[in-house]
Amino acid sequence: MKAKFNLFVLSLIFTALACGTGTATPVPPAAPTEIVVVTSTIQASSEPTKIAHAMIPGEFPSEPGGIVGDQDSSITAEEKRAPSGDRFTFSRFERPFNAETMDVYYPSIDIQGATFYQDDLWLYVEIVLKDTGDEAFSLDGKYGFEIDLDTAGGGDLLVLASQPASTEWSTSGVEVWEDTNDDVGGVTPTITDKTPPACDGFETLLFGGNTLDDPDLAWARVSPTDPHAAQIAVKRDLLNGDSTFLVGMWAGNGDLSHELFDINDLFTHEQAGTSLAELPIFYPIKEVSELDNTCRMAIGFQPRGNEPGLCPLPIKPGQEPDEPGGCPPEFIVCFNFGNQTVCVCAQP
Ligand SMILES: [Ca+2]
Ligand SMILES: [Ca+2]
Ligand SMILES: [Ca+2]
Ligand SMILES: [Ca+2]
Repeated sequence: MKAKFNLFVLSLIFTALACGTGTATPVPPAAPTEIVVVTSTIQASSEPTKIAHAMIPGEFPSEPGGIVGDQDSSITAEEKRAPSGDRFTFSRFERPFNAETMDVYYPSIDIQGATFYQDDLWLYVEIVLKDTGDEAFSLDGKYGFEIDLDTAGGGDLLVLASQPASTEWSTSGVEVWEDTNDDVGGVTPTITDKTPPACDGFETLLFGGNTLDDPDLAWARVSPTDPHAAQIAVKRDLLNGDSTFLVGMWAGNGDLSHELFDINDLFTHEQAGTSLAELPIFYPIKEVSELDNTCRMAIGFQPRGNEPGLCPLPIKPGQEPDEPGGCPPEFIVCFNFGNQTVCVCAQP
């Protein structure tokens, strides 16, 4: 494992360049539809302000548009390590632990799997966290997803929901950020840049706090049927007409921040550490902790397979997991949807 990893490190010899610049993607205002159905209260300066909402999300569509699995760190938490899935130089994180000692495991930010849905008005995401049987469980972290519109690896939009507490849709604590100057990912998107780029991450707040040009843009709730699942919905107006993109899920605490993207460009591997005891040079996690993410799903197009951050292709029906092109058994993750079981390969 160590030798394999070192080969990856040696392959990361890239020319360092300054961050690129790009153009903003304007987000059109949503057309007013329907009647005012709900209000929410935000704290603007010292006076709470009632926000009128014209559109709220409903229930998820029945058919998912994408499913992704992720490693379950609870199985090795007592050993103060993750089982796999933590590949810092490739922007893959599996570290729902505290820094340095790794003696606190956070099931509420350990992604087990996630599902993407969409309809004519909304994009929906459900992120399932770890159920350890603890009745005191709450979604006390941050949950979100990153959208890469041009599928080149650099994230373009980031939706984050902090501590969803109600099974009713709410805009409270939900933010939408854009990388307007196109510097997320640096020179080598999803891969650690050789020289840390001077990037400002997702620097433009499109929604949240007092920025409410469209007060209905993004929502979150606790799943009405599973207290261990965070649900997020954003208007598809956010995509400005784009229908093909990559989407990856995130969960975390303080290190899941709009300004820390890509986090594997802003810290070195030595600073960030790793949750994998098999990599003693970098183990344990240090300055980058309490963080989990998934690989990226292709939405609206057939991926070539080499898109940065892309999930391995799912196992085909009847395909043996260990045949060439199959999935090692330890990476197979299965979900139950009604009476149907869907298995995906969560190999990083
Ligand atoms: Ca992960
Ligand atoms: Ca996980
Ligand atoms: Ca990079
Ligand atoms: Ca930026």
